[in-house]
Amino acid sequence: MKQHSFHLISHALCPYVQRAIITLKEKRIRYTRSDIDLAKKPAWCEQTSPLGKVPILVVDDNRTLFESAVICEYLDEVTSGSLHSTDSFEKAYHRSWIEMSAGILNNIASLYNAKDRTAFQTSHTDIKRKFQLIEKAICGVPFFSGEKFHLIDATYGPVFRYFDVFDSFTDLNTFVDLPKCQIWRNALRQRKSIQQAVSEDYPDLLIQFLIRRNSYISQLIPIEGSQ
Ligand SMILES: N[C@@H](CCC(=O)N[C@@H](CS)C(=O)NCC(=O)O)C(=O)O
Repeated sequence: MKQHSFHLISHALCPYVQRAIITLKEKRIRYTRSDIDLAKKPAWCEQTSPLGKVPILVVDDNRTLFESAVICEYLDEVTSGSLHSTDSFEKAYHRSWIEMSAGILNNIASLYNAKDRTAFQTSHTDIKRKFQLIEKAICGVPFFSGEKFHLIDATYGPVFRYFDVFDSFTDLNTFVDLPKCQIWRNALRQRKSIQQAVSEDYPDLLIQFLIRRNSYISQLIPIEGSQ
């Protein structure tokens, strides 16, 4: 297989970036990474990514890819082994549910941007409904399809990670009656590649980000030293 060089343009909190990092780590691919400030994007960012979004994968210093799902699929294809099932239906089924994760991430953004309790609860209901569907779609334990870790697992690791932080100061109970989701969430939380996809100060960085939203969720975060 041809050896390529990979450089990932990233952001410390971005869940889409994390998917790509998890894929790189699962497949033991060497890569370099640069984090950019999304509030002050470098001019070249808009040129390399038509949507001006991270992640961007720079291949061999001169070619670029955008869209995390595409980047993960590409990385999986150009390196040995595969994080996809060899069964065509199972692979397509995983892709269907990978697609669902983008909707959940949008709902999570609505949740943390919600200005009042009603909007916050509406977003949480949307999230909960999607996880109720996922509960029925999960095919095995501990991962989505059983013992083997696939790209779908890499995709949902960053989704569940949000709730580790939300649960530190809310009582959302998102997964309380979803036993398969709970097992999956725990298995993903313990996976090295998922742990290592963010820095150790990720929870603090996310809390600071949530405070800056100046939204309903910001008011739920206890002020340091007030307890
Ligand atoms: N569909 C894209 C979504 C990527 C995305 O939304 N990235 C966010 C950060 S998490 C971003 O770069 N936002 C900057 C902007 O929208 O200006 C993917 O899967 O890569």
